[in-house]
Formats: sequence, structure tokens, C-alpha cells
Amino acid sequence: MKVIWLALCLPSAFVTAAKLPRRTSGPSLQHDLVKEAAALARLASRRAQKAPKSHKAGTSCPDNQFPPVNITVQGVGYLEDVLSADLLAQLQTNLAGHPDWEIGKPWTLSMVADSVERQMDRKFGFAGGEGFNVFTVKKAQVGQLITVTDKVKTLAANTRLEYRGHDPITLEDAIHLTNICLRPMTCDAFFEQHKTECLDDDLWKRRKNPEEVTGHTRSMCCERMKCKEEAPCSPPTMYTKRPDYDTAFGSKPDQCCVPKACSEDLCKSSLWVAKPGNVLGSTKDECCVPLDCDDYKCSAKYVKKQKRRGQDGSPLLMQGSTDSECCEPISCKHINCEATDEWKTNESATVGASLEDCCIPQFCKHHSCEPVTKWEPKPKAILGSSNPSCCTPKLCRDFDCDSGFQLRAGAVIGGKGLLGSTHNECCEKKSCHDWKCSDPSKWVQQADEGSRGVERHGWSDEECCTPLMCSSIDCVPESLWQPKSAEELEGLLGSTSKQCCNPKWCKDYTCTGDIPEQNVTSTKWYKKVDTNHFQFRGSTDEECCHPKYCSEYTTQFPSKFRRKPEDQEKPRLGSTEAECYDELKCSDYCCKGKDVQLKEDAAQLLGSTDVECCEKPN
Ligand SMILES: *C1O[C@H](CO)[C@@H](O)[C@H](O)[C@H]1NC(C)=O
Ligand SMILES: *[C@@H]1O[C@H](CO)[C@@H](O)[C@H](O)[C@H]1NC(C)=O
Ligand SMILES: *[C@@H]1O[C@H](CO)[C@@H](O)[C@H](O)[C@H]1NC(C)=O
Repeated sequence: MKVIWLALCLPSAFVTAAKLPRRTSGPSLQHDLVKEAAALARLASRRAQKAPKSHKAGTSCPDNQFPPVNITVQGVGYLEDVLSADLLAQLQTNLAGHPDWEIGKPWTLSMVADSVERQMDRKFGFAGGEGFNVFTVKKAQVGQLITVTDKVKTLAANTRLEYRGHDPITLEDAIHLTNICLRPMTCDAFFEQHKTECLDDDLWKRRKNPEEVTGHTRSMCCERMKCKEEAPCSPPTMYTKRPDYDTAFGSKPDQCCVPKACSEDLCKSSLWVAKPGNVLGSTKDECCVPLDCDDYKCSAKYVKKQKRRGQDGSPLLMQGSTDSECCEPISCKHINCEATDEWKTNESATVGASLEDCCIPQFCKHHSCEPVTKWEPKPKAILGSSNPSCCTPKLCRDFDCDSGFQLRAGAVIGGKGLLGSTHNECCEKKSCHDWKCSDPSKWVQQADEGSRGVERHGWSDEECCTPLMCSSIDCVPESLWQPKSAEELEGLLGSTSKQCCNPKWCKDYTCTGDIPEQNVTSTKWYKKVDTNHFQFRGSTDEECCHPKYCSEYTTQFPSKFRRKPEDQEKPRLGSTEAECYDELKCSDYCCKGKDVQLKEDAAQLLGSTDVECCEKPN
């Protein structure tokens, strides 16, 4: 019984060990074990009953009809009786009085045989037909256990045990037969012939001590199982007894019990889920499958708990399907809200795994883009708290500067560009370097750089040039120009007489020799005459007067005057004999007529002809 107890208890110890196996067959395993244990028990009891039997003849052979004697076989021939006449009579009497000794009923004959014969085996049996319950005693062997079962073929009165060998047994004390037993067939023999009868049967089981039970049919050797005795309604969490349990036959739950189906509500928790299908039971282990945290996904602010392990290192089941069962919170300490300008630390948030959990969002709609001249709201920006995140820069790049101004340095360089949208932000005066003084006669370009090496900015004469003041200018040539009055010179720019001086006009000039008041006109010049379109400028004869050349004057008294010689360089001016001619004095003349001579006053007379200078002498 010890072995059986172990077989029952050992596996159940496994079932409760460590992590529950995830399968639905828990209860049916127990079922198998119960069945197996029952079979083991039956087997063991058969073995226990069989072993000691054959050596305890007499006591273990109930209903024996054979006379209680030991037989020595010797000196018998073919089909001769083995029993003495009185023993045979006793046997026949016994059988005649037994209700089962009938033709066709099975009877068992058993004995222990010793043979000292050296030559051959010997065959014995009851007479009738071909003989029945025939058995062979092997030669030279002691302690032979012999059991034969056969159907009765003769009536009691004719029954005889014979030697059925052809060669007679002549050796003295050749064969001893002891513990002889003849009785109706017992159930153990029936079961020998029908090996599986009543073994794997739900309704029938073998009777106890079958070797003591006479029988050769199932109803004789087996009994119907009673629910009450077999107690199959186990475990009680899955089955209850049928109403007629006490009288019902069977060994299985479906014969004896009412199944308990799992209640739907039983598994309703975060730790369990109902087994699929129709399952029997009334405990969580029977009806539910544990929910494994392995299958649960922690929500945002949580992380899976560390796995726990058993002493052998195998992971223990962590049962559950909620954050509190399977997860532990993540601290906001790990989140750096301030990494960007989009979030700020939420001091009251302690648990979380994301910016959303731990931080306060900074919305661009609460940020003002300033200065407005440099930034404007970025339409699609949502998160942020700074100009770069929330605003679009206004770039000077496309600003149109007023004339004389240019985009400041940086407005177009490097792609980023200068921020701004106003003149001041974007523009600067152009560099004097590029300014050309409007009138070089009034302005002189200043040096590019100012005193401190800084580029000079400006886009006008005043900024980039040094003025030339007329006050320091000489009016030359003086014949054409005359200085302006101090009043006029005030602030007047220029570097030429034309810019700085008043012109001199010929109309204000009197040619040399002219005395207008006395109606005297020059013999060398006559005044140039202005027209509506042209006024002569100057203050000299050359500028204002046409010369009167001697070459153009001819005397009406060519005999009295001789033209003065001309200087090629400087033509002789004049329009009178005095200016253009030398006097021809008669005193220099030589009379040509023969009868004439120079006049007395020839020295005062002008002429070069005889007529003018000569006279007949008186
Ligand atoms: C000068 O001559 C003009 C005419 O040629 C005459 O009208 C004028 O009276 C004269 N003047 C004098 C001062 O002789
Ligand atoms: C038969 O023999 C056995 C041993 O072989 C002995 O124990 C028994 O007493 C004998 N029976 C009779 C009736 O002599
Ligand atoms: C800060 O965190 C607390 C706790 O998580 C939360 O209730 C609150 O709404 C958060 N504040 C802001 C402005 O998001």
C-alpha cells in the first residue's frame, strides 16, 4: 500500500509547486492519477493473493472433491487407473454429490508432481471422450506445479483418473502426486482464460480472492461496481453526488455524479481569465487561467516590475493585468523638461515617462514675437517660448533702402541675414568711397577713412567732399573777371573765375582813343558792337575793340606820304597818315626837270614830285 500512496501524492506535490503551469488540464491529470492508482491497487492485490497459494494446499483449495491423499504412481499401463478402487469410489461419490459435476462444466485439477523417471514424461487424465483434464508429469523433476482446467466429459459414476501414456510405468516410486485438488473452475482460472475481463471496465470489477470463488462467467467472477464504494465524484469541487448515488452502479463521474460547471463570475478579476470552453470546477485553479504580467503592457507612466525567481532560479509567475499588479511608476526625475524651450518643469508632477507627463507645455500663442520689426508669428508653430521657435524672422534682405543708403553689412551674407524691417535696422549710408563729388571744381573728395580708421559713410558732397570756397580764388584774367562783393562771396563755392567772379563786359569799356563825351573816336580801334545775342566780354582794346590796321588805310596823298614799314609780328594800327605814314619832305626830293629847282621852303613842304617841290628859278 505504501507504493500506491506515493504514486498518488507525489504528482500532486508537483502541481502546487512554484509557477502554475499554463494549461487547462489540471483536474484531468488528477483524474488520470486516480484511475491509475485504482488499477495498481487491483494488480497488487492479485499478486499478493496468488503468491502463497500453491504451497498451502488443502487450506487454499476450497470445495476440493479429491480425496485428501498423496498418490504414488508405479506399475501402471496404458489407460489403467491411477487411483486404488476405494479412493476411486470415494472420488466418484464426492462428484456425484456435487451439483456442478455436469457434462460441459469446467473443473480445475491441480497438484504438485515429483518424477524420478529418467526416460520419459508421463501423461495422465480423466477418462471420457479423448480424455479431459489431461496433464503431463515431466521426467526427472520434483515440485512440478500442475494446473489444468477442462470441461467435464463424463458422469460422476464413470469418472476415473488414468495413466494415458502407452509405455507402462515400471519404476518403483516413479511419480508422486501431492496436494491434489479437484474442484469446479474458480474465477482465477476464468481470468487466466479471459485476461482483460472486468479489468478496464467502468461497471464491472473482479470479485475479491477469485481463486476461492467458483465461477466461469463474468456474472460469477465479477461484481457490478457501486458508486457509493467507488466514490468517483472527486474532486468535490467539480462533482456532486447524483440523487440516487447510494444505489447507483458505476465507477465514473458520468455514472455517479452531477458535474459542476465553472461559474462565470469566478474569474472576474484582474488576476484571472476564464478558461475557454465548458470547464468543470468551482475553484479558481480549476476554472481560470492566471493572467501573466508578461502579457500586460504597462501604461505610459509605468515600467514592468522586476521578475521574481524561485530558489532554483526559474521565474515565478507574476500574476495580474493592471499597472498596480505588474508595474511600478517611473519618476519624472528622469525627464529633462528644460532641454528645449517647448516645456517647463511641472513641479507637481512626480510620476511619468514622457514630456507630456512631467512637464508643462509652452505654447507659442502665449509668446509675443518682439520686436515686431524683426519677428512675426510663425503660423504653424505650436510649442515654444522663444523667437526662434515661435516666430519667423523678418529679414532686411528684401528691404528697399532710400537712395543714398544701402543694406547694412550682414543683411545678405551667410544666408541668415540681418533681421529688421525698418530703414534704421536695415540700411546704412553708402560709403563715401563710392560717392563722386558732384563738381570737382567746387568739391574735393575726402579721404575714404575717417580719423579713426572707420570707413566714412555718406552719400553727398557735404558728407564726402571738402568744399572749395570762392573767397580764396583770384579772379583771373583780370581783364575778363572782377571779384564779387564780399556779400556775394559768402558761402559761394568754386575754384574758377567763372564760378567765383563777375564777368567784365565790353559795353563798359572804352576803346583807347575814344572820347565819347567829345565825339572823338579812336583812330586805332573801333568798338565791338554787342548784339541781342552776344555781348562782348573784356576790359581791353584787344577784347572789346576791333583793330584798325594801317594796312587797310590808304592816304589820298600818296606823293606826300610814304607807308611806314610793317612789323610782321605786330601789325601797325592806325587810320591816319600820322600813324601809318612817314612824311615825304621835299627837302629830300631831287627835282627832275631841267629848268626847275627845289623850292626855297622845301624843308617844310611835303611832296615827291617836281610839281610839289620844284619851281622855276626866278
Ligand atoms: C557829336 O556828333 C553827333 C553826330 O554825329 C552830334 O549829334 C553831337 O551833338 C555831337 N556832339 C558834340 C559834343 O559835338
Ligand atoms: C502428502 O505429502 C505431503 C508432503 O509431500 C505431506 O505434507 C502430507 O502430510 C502428505 N499427506 C498425507 C495424507 O500423507
Ligand atoms: C502638473 O502635473 C500635475 C500632476 O501630474 C497635473 O495634474 C497638472 O495638470 C500638471 N500641470 C500642468 C499645467 O500641466
